[in-house]
Amino acid sequence: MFFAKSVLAAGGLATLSQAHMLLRTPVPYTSPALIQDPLDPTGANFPCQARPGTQFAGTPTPMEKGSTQIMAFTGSAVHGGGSCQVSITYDNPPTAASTWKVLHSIQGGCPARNQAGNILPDNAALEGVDNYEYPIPADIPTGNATIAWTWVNKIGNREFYMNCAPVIIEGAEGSEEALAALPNMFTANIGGDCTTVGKDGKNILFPNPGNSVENNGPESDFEPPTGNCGGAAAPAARSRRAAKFSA
Ligand SMILES: [Cu+2]
Repeated sequence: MFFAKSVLAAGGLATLSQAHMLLRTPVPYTSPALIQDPLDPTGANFPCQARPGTQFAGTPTPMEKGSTQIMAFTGSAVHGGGSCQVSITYDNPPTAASTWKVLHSIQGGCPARNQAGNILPDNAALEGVDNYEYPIPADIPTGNATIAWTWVNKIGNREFYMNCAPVIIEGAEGSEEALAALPNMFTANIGGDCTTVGKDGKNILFPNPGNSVENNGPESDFEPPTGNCGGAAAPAARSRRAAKFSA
């Protein structure tokens, strides 16, 4: 009963202007403007909510290789959480053809760990209740890059969110091989063969989450996406870090 209520709240409010989640840390680009909406379902503003020809502008955040960084959000429409990735591209600016490599995957509980639906009352300025840690690998290349937060929501319309932030990766010279060895970023619900249709109420398991993974929630809540989503099938939430899930 509670579940049905959350679905109704998420679906019903989605048509009104709702405080969808925005990336707060690292500091996102100022252009393209942050939009409190999922990406266009056709993929027309992939990546980073940028239309073709959009100029990218913003002050990059320095990040030392080997460091642990924080990801944080603004907004209240967490849609029961879901699954997020932190990815990187060194294309300046990023384009629809850019390759994004995964630094960290959070399966379940992102961008909020213990929310059954949305956080009420709706509040676009709400500082996200949960932060997430992710590593900057010691062996990836240095230089100007873009970090993306992507999100497939657990509850509500079948959507795909993406915000981006300019960064400078600092430290000793790394290798393209180390970068290439990371998984490709997962995408769904933006016009390709991969969707989360039929998975309302489930946390999506990424086909290839990589080696840095946080899992949150009961195993019965996890499901793979639908369609041709790339990568090998993921083993069921075996690497769950129970400490990250405080019930
Ligand atoms: Cu939303």
